[in-house]
Amino acid sequence: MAEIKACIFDLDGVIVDTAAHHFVAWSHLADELGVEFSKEDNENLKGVSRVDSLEYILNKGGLVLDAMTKLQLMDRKNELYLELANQTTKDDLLPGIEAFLIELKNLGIRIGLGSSSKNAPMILELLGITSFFQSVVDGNRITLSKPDPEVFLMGAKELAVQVNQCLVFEDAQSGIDAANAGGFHVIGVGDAKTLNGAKAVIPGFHQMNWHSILHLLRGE
Ligand code: B16
Ligand code: MG
Repeated sequence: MAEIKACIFDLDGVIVDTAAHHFVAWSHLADELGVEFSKEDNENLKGVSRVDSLEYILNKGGLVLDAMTKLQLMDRKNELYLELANQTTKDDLLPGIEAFLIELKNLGIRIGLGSSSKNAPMILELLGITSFFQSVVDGNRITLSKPDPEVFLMGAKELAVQVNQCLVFEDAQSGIDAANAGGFHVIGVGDAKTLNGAKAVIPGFHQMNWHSILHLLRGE
């Protein structure tokens, strides 16, 4: 295995848990549209871009809307989301993630963000961790949503590493598929029963360090 020189982190579900905010906002909108929206639907939307998430809901309800109405609905969803996400603070960092970022920085391992969210830079600021990242690729910069590998390929390029020298951390199946499609090493974050195709799945970064991650990656 090539030496790992960089790590790329997904944001929602890996660094901070904003899935609950996305759920509240999409539920509200789906309700207005008369479409049923369950927790399971929300799971399916993890890592999925805003526009593709709206299409999923419209599809579910058998609704066809014009482009202008869709834009208005996405703006509204984002307003609802931001009302909650704007309250994010350092306390919302998931357990162990900051210590892990500090360890990587001290080891000289490059750090990137690979998120589908257009709000990612603002959330990093609110969490107070922007300075850890040498590359931030977010939903504003990509044209193809996960499971396309574009978001991670752009990150690897900016971090000046080959894909096989780069480890991706992802909580969404679409993100794991994206990392695999790009030829990256990938570790899932969440439930091993529901995430497929990762080298290993960890519940989070609590009690994890670089040494234990490398062991998992090598299948030891
Ligand atoms: P926004 P990630 C993703 O972020 C979320 O998981 C997904 O639920 C959301 O729809 C998407 O960002 C777009 O977010 O509306 O803020 O642009 O997991 O890729 O960091
Ligand atoms: Mg995610």
